[in-house]
Amino acid sequence: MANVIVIGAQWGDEGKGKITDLLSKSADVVVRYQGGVNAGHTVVVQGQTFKLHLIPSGILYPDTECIIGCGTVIDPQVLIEELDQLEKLGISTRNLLISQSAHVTMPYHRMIDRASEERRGNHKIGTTGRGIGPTYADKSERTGIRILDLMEPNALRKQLHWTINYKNVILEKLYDLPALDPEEVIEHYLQYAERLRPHVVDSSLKIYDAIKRRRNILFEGAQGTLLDLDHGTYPYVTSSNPVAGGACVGTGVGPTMIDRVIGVAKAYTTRVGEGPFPTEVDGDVGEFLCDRGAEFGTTTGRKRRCGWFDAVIGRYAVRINGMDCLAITKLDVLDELDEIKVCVAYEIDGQRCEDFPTSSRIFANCKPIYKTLPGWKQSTADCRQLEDLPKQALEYLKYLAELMEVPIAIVSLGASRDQTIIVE
Ligand code: 2SA
Ligand code: MG
Repeated sequence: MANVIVIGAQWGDEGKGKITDLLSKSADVVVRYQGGVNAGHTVVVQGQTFKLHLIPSGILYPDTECIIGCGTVIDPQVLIEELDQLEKLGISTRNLLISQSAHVTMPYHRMIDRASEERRGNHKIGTTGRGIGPTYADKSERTGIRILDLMEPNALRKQLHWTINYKNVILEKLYDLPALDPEEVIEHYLQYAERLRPHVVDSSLKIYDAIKRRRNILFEGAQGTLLDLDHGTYPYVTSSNPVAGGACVGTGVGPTMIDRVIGVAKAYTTRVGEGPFPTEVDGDVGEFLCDRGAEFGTTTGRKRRCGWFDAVIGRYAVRINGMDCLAITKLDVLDELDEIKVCVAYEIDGQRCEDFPTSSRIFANCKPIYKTLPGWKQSTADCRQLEDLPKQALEYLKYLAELMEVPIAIVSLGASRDQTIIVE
């Protein structure tokens, strides 16, 4: 397996969780490199379902080391809740390591995220309200608190007194919100610090050691390519870099150490939050995809917008990530449809365009040019190899691979591990 990056090729929620779970079996180390508690995947352990936002699901394997890298932002309260949940079920969290350089989400980040969304009115981003943008903004502004700051109580006290007094001016004057009591926040964060201390490491060094020992490393992206701060549908993006390049920056690993990039895409498209979405479909088909695909956010429970597969953004994701191969998920959701559309290009001001436009104003006015393919009208849930698939389903997959110019390596046909086709 070597060193592999798994990324989302659309707007997140592509089913990366299931694909990383499959690959985690052969991984010695699983690393998160960006995002925070805005991400979410559901895992089933001992018949119990629960949600993980920060801890890679690799933690369920007893010998897999899980690392939360320096490019992530950590809400310690949520992380501790996840640790408690796992430990209650008797799952060891000894193998969870946290980068000392990761930034910490503070109460004022959550408050500012929600208040600024409200202020934006019609211009809102549709964030998860988890304080992600403000935490990354402070990182860039160089007023952030890092995990290593939490590890030094005396220095932390001073730093937080200064920072909270500074943030209180913004909370009160700009947003009409109540000021925070520095002492109260400091007490909470000092407690969090002690709970997290045994897990805190220099994670770049740990990963480098693992690479030298020829361990298999899986870099797990959260969200997706079109939500990337630099390469996504700005400003309707998250504040980190979900693309494959983000894995190097967000972990402190050089690009020559990466062997493979696997993209994950749904057999159709979804998006949560605001922003243009050319292949979005309303009405019966949209509702059908949402119901059949159970398209609701893991973190916020928001209903996801649904639409047809968009090969223009697919090709873009292949390029931006240097994708080697693709995993197509949720093909079974299309089982009952009479016909299936695929967006092959856009029409922009009467012109046909095959490439993703960088300007979000132009993107908002793109009209999809569709090719319509026949549906297969039978269940694919029990197919275990390509030959088991109905002819039309196979044609559909071949067509996607041809449009995106990338081979399909994995096809997923349901939530369970065995509902998967591994293409030889
Ligand atoms: P934020 O909170 O600042 O990162 O929001 C900015 C945009 O990024 C989108 N975003 C997401 N889109 C899909 N899935 C995400 N994770 C959760 C999930 C979402 C949920 O797994 O379902 O539960 O609602 C995720 N996280 C961020 C967000 O919608 C904004 O468009
Ligand atoms: Mg998700």
